[in-house]
Amino acid sequence: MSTHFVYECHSPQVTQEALKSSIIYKLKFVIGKEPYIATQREWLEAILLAIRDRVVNRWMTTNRATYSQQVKQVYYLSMEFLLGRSLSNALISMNMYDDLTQVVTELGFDFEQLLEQETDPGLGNGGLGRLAACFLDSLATLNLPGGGYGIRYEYGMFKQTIRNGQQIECPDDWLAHGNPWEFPRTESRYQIQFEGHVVEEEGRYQWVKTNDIIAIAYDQIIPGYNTEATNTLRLWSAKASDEFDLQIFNDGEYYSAVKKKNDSENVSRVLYPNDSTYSGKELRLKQEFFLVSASVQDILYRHWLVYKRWDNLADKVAIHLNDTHPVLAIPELIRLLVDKHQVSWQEAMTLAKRVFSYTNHTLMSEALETWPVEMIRKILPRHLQIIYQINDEFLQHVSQEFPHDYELPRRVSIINEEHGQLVRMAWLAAIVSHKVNGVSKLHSQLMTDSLFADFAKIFPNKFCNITNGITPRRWLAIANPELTSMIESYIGQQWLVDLPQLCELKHWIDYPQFLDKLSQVKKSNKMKLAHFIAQTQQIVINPEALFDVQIKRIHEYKRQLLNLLHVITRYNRILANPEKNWVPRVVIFSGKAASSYSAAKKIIHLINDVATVINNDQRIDSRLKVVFIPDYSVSLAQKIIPATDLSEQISLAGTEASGTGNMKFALNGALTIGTLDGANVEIREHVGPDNIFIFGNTIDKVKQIKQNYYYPRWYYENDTELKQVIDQIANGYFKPDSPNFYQDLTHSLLDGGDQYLLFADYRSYINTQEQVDHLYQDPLAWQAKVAQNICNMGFFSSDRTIKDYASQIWQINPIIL
Ligand code: 26W
Repeated sequence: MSTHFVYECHSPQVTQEALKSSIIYKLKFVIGKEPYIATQREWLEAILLAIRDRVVNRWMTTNRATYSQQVKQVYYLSMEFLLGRSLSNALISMNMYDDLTQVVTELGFDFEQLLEQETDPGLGNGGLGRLAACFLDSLATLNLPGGGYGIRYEYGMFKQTIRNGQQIECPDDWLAHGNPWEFPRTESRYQIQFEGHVVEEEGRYQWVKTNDIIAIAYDQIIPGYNTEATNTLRLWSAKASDEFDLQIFNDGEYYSAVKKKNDSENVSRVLYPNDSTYSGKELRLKQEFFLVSASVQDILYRHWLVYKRWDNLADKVAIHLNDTHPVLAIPELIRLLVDKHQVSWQEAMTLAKRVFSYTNHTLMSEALETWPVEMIRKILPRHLQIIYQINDEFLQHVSQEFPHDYELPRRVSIINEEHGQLVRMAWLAAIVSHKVNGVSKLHSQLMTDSLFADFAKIFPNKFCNITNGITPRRWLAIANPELTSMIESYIGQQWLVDLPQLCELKHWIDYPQFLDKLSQVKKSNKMKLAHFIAQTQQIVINPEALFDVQIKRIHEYKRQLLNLLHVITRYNRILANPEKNWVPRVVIFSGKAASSYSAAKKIIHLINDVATVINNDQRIDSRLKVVFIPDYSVSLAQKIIPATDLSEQISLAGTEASGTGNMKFALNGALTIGTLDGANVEIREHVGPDNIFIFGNTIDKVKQIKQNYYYPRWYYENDTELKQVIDQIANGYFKPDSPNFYQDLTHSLLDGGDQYLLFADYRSYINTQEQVDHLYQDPLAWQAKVAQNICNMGFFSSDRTIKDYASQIWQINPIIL
């Protein structure tokens, strides 16, 4: 990174000499190694610790300021945080990147290579977890008081490798070498109760004879960019409760005691790798309660310490629920206030309604969490009582307010009586939270039209939209240093904390020199990615080719398969017309499939089989290459996105709540090919319809098609190219040694209803891809549209998103530092 991050720094100037000596000090006295025998990893650890010290100073200043100013704070509760690597982020936050580069080079290391050694903690699945990380970055950067609570999974998202075209999952032992960024807080420990039963005495309830687990806090520092403000992400780790063990030890059952201890620590063992499919597993319920019970106890403990009263709780505390996963925080807060702190039920309810807010991230029915009443009764008996009482009061209110809608109480009851007895977590969240938001304009509209239509009628002021955003620090300054330098040479640096300033670049859009520079930056990023792909995948790609990229979780609704239909169509066209002046393309995929999601795994398999056939077909001669890059992660995204020309955002209209990858690509100078879904709609509004490739059926059309009995076979019979592609897949063209292998897949399209309307959007997609080729052949015209995208992405900064949350939902203000 070059010398462009110059700004005022409040901490004492750190000289390179001081930095070097603290690194060597850490190596010797913390790691316990002499410089000449230390491994590269040990050097990295020494560097991390030396840099961490500098962040800690700011952290303490911030904590002091927050407490002395007694301001309201927000706590972001999330089962997932996908932070990405920390070192480069800490460095740009403190303007120390250049200094450290210098020092590390003097010590004889390649800095870029060293940065690649840092572990990337994968404590999340995808969009929801990465959004949480962008939010923490923006909160700190905006000096807003608050932090995150999550789980310190011992194993994060599995590591993906590809063997014979198939996904293989390996455990992600991310703590194997320790985690230098965390501070264990063995004194911050809370008892988490499970099971047992409830006894009532004179109207007071006690939850007794429980099996308990201890939650231990591990703190992670979240530095803000160019500010002293530094927030905390507190992650909980499960430890067996001592008393519980002792009892069995005394019975002389050593081995069963150890086993029990092990079992109870399973609660924070592993991240559930499901994205958008809910599975009613008991361990998952325990994880969710473990997170919220520890967090709410911690919040209440600190509140009491400062204020010694409860009536001002909602003036000092906002708790935000990242989807329904932490919704048990609602009955847990009420339980603690009523059963432990002698607050009345009415007051506890009033406080809870003012404290909680909730974001919905998906409308897909298979993702909506519902727990069997009996499971909750067994694991959380007191919480079930509280949920019933909330429900009773709510249904009473509903019947009074809407006496003529006899069906309404059944529809809005937290307890769904239709499929056994299920607790609907989204209903609980919507009833108690004072605000419920969706994550893009379109999604928020659909949310109140469909999923929450009844609740929108009952609570007309509760629902709102706050469109997602991304942090420009990680997704531009860190991921794309060359583009960052170029932008800075035109408009300075303020845009990194005020992204709408990018529109000042518009003055230069008509200058070929500016556009030429943009294309040089892109070219350089593409060369780096080509190099990486050659080294890791042994596939040689042409950096002059159009890089066409789809990287995200593998899911049928995201339609990686539609992308593949285009790839095969293109392949057939090249073979049929080899003399034509084809625009060379490299189509890149990356993403994981949930381990139990067999259709998604089969799509990965097919991508790899298609890649093998196409990449080895001499007749194609590099005019088309297909690459599947394994083990998608935040740090891999940082490599791929800056090198992308074409961003694939092709979900069926109405299925992708927002998308955030779409924003990262556009900010880094890729053009989008996409449907009118999620935030694509708003990206089009901002960059202008001429600067984005929109195709496919709109939501209204999708509804119409589905109502009028969709018949995918019709498209197959009437489109010869589509027919050829489907026949090739079905007949084993891409799997000669097992020709029937993909027939279940083609069958589900032809005769299984083609749930995500691939066939209905195929022709429009193919035609739009032709327009993409056409534009790419005119480099200046292409770059002009790229420039329009970059200039107009200001709205999609997570700083804007967080300011909206702060003012519309949380009612919090910046601290004064
Ligand atoms: C309970 C199983 C489960 C696990 C995770 C269900 C649902 C999820 C998440 C809601 C999946 C997710 O990450 N959703 C994504 O959230 C992003 C941030 O708002 C959006 O940009 C994506 O469109 C949405 O799919």
